[in-house]
Amino acid sequence: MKKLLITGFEPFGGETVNPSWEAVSRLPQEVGEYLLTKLRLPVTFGEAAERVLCTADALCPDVILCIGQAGGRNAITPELVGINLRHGEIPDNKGIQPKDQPILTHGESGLFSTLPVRNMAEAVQKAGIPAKVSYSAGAYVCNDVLYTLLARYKGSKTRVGFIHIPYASTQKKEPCLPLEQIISGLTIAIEHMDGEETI
Ligand code: PCA
Repeated sequence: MKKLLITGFEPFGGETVNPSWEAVSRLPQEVGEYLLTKLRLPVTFGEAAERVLCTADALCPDVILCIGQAGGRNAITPELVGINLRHGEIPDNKGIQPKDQPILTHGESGLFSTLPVRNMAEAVQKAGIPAKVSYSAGAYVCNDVLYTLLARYKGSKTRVGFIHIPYASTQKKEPCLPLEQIISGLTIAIEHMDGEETI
């Protein structure tokens, strides 16, 4: 089987749950041709990405797929691009709040996901679950993880992607999706990770 390292985040911003970890932790051990290794990440600039890199160094996964909550979104949104920018509208869970700083001093401005995000979003949408490609993962910890991984694995066989998900219904915030639908959407996305990267 192929190896998928899949991550979700701890809660942040005053929430008591993060649907990304709630969903990832409920996925089966195997999806399609992938054996899953699951990792829960801190919402901390720098440290979150380091945790992924540390686990990936030992695991040598075929794909790394990170999941995060994007409050305000109404769909499952595979991210097309990570940007070389750290900017927090709120502090991270360690109290760090960077303002317009690069992630990598001499890094490229932006890096495209190496997964077929367009196909993934379309497959989820076809199953009746709201989904669309997103062109910005923001500048907070999720983008920090996506960009750092894309920079690290550029030109290698390890593919990297990120999916933002809406609030889960249990969080009592709008817009939201039932956790079961988020889990189904992620499962379909994983089943459509093979094939050419979008760009
Ligand atoms: N969402 C945040 C960080 C953790 C999470 O789940 C983000 O979009 O950056």
